[in-house]
Amino acid sequence: MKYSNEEMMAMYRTMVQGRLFDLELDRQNNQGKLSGMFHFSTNQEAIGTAVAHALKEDEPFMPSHRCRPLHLYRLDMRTFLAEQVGLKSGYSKGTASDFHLCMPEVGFVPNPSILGAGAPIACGYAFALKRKHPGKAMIQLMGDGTFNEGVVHEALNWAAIQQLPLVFLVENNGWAMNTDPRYYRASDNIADRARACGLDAVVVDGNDLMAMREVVDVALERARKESRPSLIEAETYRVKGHFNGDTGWYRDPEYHAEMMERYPDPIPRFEKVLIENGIATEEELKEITKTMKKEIRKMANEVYEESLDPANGVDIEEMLRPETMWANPMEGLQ
Ligand SMILES: Cc1ncc(C[n+]2csc(CCOP(=O)(O)OP(=O)(O)O)c2C)c(N)n1
Repeated sequence: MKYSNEEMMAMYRTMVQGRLFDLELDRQNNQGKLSGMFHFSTNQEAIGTAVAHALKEDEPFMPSHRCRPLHLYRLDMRTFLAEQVGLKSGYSKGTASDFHLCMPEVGFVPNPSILGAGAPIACGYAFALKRKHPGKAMIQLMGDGTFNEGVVHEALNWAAIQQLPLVFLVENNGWAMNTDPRYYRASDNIADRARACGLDAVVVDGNDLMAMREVVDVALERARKESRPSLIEAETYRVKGHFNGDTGWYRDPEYHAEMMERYPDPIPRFEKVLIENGIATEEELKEITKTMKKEIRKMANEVYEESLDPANGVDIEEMLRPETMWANPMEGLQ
């Protein structure tokens, strides 16, 4: 195995943590407890996990709204959950949820709510990295719908012209909210469109953690050593609705079943690798999951208790004051 047993187990924990966090949030939300707008990463956890472990601690990234393992790998889980459910104790005092996080001090480069608009910002960060911190790389995650925004293609072109140390990672999960890609893109191949802009591009099974980790490692090394941009198209499938309030009613059940089969759950797939290579036993993996589930439930119950007092909620007046600026987006570059 290319990675140490410790590294393999650490990746397993990161992936399982992402899944269990979303499951608990979904459970409590369905019970009318924790509320807010959540974008679940279910079935896409291998992507965020690969990025979390391939990046160096001091390398920045621009997250998408659907990379839970990466969120939790870099952040404190309780503070992140408080953010998700709109509590003052959250990272952005409850105003950002999982879409608008901005924490350059821990490497989170802000991703604006206008889809696609993040790509030129990522280019700007990568440009600054190249000048101020040669040898460091960064990565931007986005969905396939986002990739179709015109500005992303300007950014790809710019990244190639400037030879930026930047990796664009597209989580191609088959949907953009409730829109089937057949309605909005003429070409099915995202990687080819990046190649046309002069980038190295690769297509990978996004539900295979080992394959994912390898391509992310290669792309980051290319960015670090040669300052060359590239794009990874991670093929996967969004098994849940776009957000917690979306049942996915618009999907044909037969197509849904077919896609679930084509993109099998990345967690049991990785468990098989761990067991077959003698890295862990089935019992050990079950124990890890059981313990983590308990910890996450305890933490979520505490956050729910906190949410019962309206005084702990977002301070709308403070939020609307023009001088309110809780994070300096440039801090990460100093
Ligand atoms: C320019 C723009 N158009 C529409 C939206 C509303 N919107 C938010 S998320 C989303 C779907 C994004 O799809 P995709 O990029 O494929 O990511 P996924 O949610 O599938 O992970 C849309 C349409 C937006 N935020 N910005």
